Amino acid sequence: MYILYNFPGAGGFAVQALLEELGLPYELNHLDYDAGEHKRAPFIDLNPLGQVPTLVLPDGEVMTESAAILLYLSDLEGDAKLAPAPAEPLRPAYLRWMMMLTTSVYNASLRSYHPEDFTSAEDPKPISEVADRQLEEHWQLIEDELAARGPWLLGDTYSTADLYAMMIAHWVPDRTANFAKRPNLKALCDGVRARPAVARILPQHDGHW
Ligand SMILES: N[C@@H](CCC(=O)N[C@@H](CS)C(=O)NCC(=O)O)C(=O)O
Repeated sequence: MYILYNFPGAGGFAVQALLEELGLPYELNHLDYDAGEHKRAPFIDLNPLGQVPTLVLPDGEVMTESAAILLYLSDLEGDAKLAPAPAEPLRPAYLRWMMMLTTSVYNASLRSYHPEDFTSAEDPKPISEVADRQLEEHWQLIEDELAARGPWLLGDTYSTADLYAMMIAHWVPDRTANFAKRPNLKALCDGVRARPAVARILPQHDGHW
């Protein structure tokens, strides 16, 4: 049994969707963000950074970092064909997207939403302004590549990178504008949302996606 820790609207969504899609047994624990449950025991004993997603594997090992978890589970369950195998021609593009999404885009969303966590200056606004500019650049790059080679990030091949992109695409200051400007990104997100495993868990996520 996998044990997943998350809070509503946070990065465990993609991990839960993948566990669901792979048919792996899991228990979902939604922490109370406002009550600060993620910053104290017992959760902090699992992840001293107090962040989600945090996944306890069936053997008790604790994994953090959304991209690492998604890469691990997708490779572990290779028969589901949600990740190109290491020697397959699409593997470099898959790794490129996963790394860009986690290091640049997810991170820019965090800086946009929580600029105060990234500066000691009294006014954190310049941090979110830069982050918002970077989000625009990255989503436009993704839109352009989808327009040229879509409908998925790997062309005709659906992968875990699409699920990850769908989750993060909603973490922008104005999601309606993001999708209005970027029809190929919107189509990708609609396609992910329509997958039965994703559709099954959406009601638990309170309109966040
Ligand atoms: N690099 C980490 C970032 C995780 C992260 O920052 N998660 C946010 C929610 S989306 C969180 O736990 N924030 C609470 C905090 O940092 O105090 C990952 O990809 O898993």
